[in-house]
Amino acid sequence: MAKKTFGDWMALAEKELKAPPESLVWRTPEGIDVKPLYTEGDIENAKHLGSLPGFAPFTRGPRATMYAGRPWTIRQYAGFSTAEASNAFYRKALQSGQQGVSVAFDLATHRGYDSDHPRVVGDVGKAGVAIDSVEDMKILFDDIPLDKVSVSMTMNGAVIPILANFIVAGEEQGVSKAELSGTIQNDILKEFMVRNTYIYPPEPSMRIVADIIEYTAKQMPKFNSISISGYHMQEAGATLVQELAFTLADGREYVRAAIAKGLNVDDFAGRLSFFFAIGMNFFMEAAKLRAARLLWTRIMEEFKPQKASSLMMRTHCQTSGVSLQEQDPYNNIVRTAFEAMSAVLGGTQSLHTNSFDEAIALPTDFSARIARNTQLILQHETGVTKVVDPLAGSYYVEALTNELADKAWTLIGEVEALGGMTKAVNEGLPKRLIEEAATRRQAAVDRGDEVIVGVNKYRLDTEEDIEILAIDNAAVRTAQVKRIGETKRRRDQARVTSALDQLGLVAMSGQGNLLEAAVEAARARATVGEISDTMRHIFGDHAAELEVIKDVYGQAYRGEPELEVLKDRMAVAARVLGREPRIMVAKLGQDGHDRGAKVIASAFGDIGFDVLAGPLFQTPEEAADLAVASKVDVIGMSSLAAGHKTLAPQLVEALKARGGGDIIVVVGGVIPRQDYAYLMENGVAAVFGPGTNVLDAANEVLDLLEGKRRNR
Ligand code: MLC
Ligand code: 5AD
Repeated sequence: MAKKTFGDWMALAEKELKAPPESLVWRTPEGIDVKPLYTEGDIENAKHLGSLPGFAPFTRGPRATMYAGRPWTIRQYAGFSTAEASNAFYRKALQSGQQGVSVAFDLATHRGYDSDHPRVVGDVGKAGVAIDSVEDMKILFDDIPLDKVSVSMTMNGAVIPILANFIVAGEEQGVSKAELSGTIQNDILKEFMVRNTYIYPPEPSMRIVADIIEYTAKQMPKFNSISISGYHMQEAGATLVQELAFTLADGREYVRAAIAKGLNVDDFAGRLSFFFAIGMNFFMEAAKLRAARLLWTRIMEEFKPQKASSLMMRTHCQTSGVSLQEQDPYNNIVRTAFEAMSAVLGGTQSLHTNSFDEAIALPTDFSARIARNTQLILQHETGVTKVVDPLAGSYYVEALTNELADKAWTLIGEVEALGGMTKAVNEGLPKRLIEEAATRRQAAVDRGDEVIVGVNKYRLDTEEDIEILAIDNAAVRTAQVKRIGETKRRRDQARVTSALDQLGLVAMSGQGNLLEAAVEAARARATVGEISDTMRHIFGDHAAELEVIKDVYGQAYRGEPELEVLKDRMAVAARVLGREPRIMVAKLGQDGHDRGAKVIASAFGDIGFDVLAGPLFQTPEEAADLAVASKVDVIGMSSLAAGHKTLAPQLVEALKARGGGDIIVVVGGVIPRQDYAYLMENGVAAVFGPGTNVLDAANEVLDLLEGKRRNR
């Protein structure tokens, strides 16, 4: 029989479909047209084919034997409450199969505030562990041998005091800094773009990054100086091409900063590491990791390193948080398992799998166990570790690898044309593109174009509450304040003052290394807040520019009855009020997760609300001042870091105290159902949990406004 051609397949497919096969093409958010069939023809022009694992450009993996030689590290990110509680959690996890530690700090620590600071009352111990000084850090790693277990610390803002405290905790455990293995995130550029736990403006922040690369290159040979992160970009709504391009462009910027500091590229490049999110687009995510390694080699070749390891990308991955849902939450176990498999097929070095209660609260012992076991099952039961890069040669995956690399390279070129990533970030380009992508995605989900099982399709009639981890932040704060007091009483104050003065001098003069100076201050028991403040006085605080994108959400619904009906209601409300209903979208406390707030601000604007986007990091009182002065009708408080039970009632009280008692307060974000009644009893008019359709939310806000009018 004659060999069948692609043309034969087209004809057969058309007969089967009763439509042209082109109608099956799926255009992804990346603008990639995924076809129903891939053949040899699709990879004819792919230049990356034919390489071997362990050799540049590392498309097939950074190690020759990959998981056959040593499986990826099971590294679950965790931290909550006090150092004692988190330490107990880590020790148990390590006994149960976890292989590396990964510390989640609370937002007060991230932003360089001690637990006794008035701005952080709602944040202490909530989204991570509270660390104020070496005393806490020593407890955190009690009985965890730092010469054996590698430790990742997700810290970017207060990176100098935290890394200094870690070094001193090691010293006092009898482990020299040269023996410490692990990773510090230290990736400030993406903080300005999406994660928002920055402290200082971009320029001094870039110096901090470079000082850490310098210090670790010289004194901590086993420590990864940075984890250049695209994870948070995808979480904020970026497409995979944006995630790839901006992360690699960030990496290039850090290399330039280190070289500008006088370092030789081979002295630090081998200890740069990366971090990506792995979402639900199974093959494309695996292809993304392959493309990332390919492009990183291409970027690093520009710096003419001598060592092969300087061209090599090693990465951590975390399954996607935003892909997980509040509704029917056990579905999340399945989602996470697929994402984990994709990360592994893409060749990650280290992996975190999310817990199924992601969209509700921090993991419990139970949900954390299932998340960890997902990886243990992959490693021990599926056979995936036995073969290196099993997807190689797949027409589809190789074509995707090629296309993602091409598209990302084009976007990297655009960043270069702006003068590199620091300039692009200052100019706001990446943030804007990511926010547009996020809003487009929200519209696709709200319209049902993108199906999420249990949310916009196959939704359950009734949801059962699940057990959640609740943290008493008042108790954590009391314990922390007590320990800060004891530490300050016991320390040699003259030594602290002199160490902080020296740090200030290094900061001011631009000479010397900030981390070196901070290590001395940490030894003397200066606190995280004191070390941060010393630099704050000299570097200043960064204040973000607020920008709300327009006409992306509205565009997706243009001319559709759902939006038109809502706009008619809006017009009536505006006639009655004599102006458009005014809503302030507020972020309180140190919670910088603003994707939801930005999407709401943007979509509500398109619907016809007069939207005021409040600045990040407000106290309830500051938000109330702004709301009353701006005469808003509604405040939509967005909370993703578990501070809602403290902050929402404080906001309601602050409004009353300022004569704004009739302003309607609604709360949206990651709010466990168990907390709804408490919030409503404390003056909140409505709660919008994850998975809320934006048009439904807008209708409900209008109901509330009309109800208020009727009650007058
Ligand atoms: C590995 N090794 C091998 C091998 N594979 N040796 C022989 N044969 C093989 N097949 C060696 C390596 O060379 C290395 O030694 C050692 O084994 C460990 O392997 P690794 O691959 O380097 O793994 P690991 O130590 O786990 O490091 C992975 C990493 C690192 C480089 C990606 O940076 C890391 O752990 N990152 C984690 C970041 C993280 O957890 N972030 C959480 C963010 S959460 P040697 O001697 O070469 O080192 C977050 C959320 C939020 O950000 O917003 O709050
Ligand atoms: N414990 C466990 N996981 C956490 N994450 C954030 N903070 C913690 C914590 N304290 C995870 C969640 C979140 C992502 C940014 O990191 O999955 O979505």
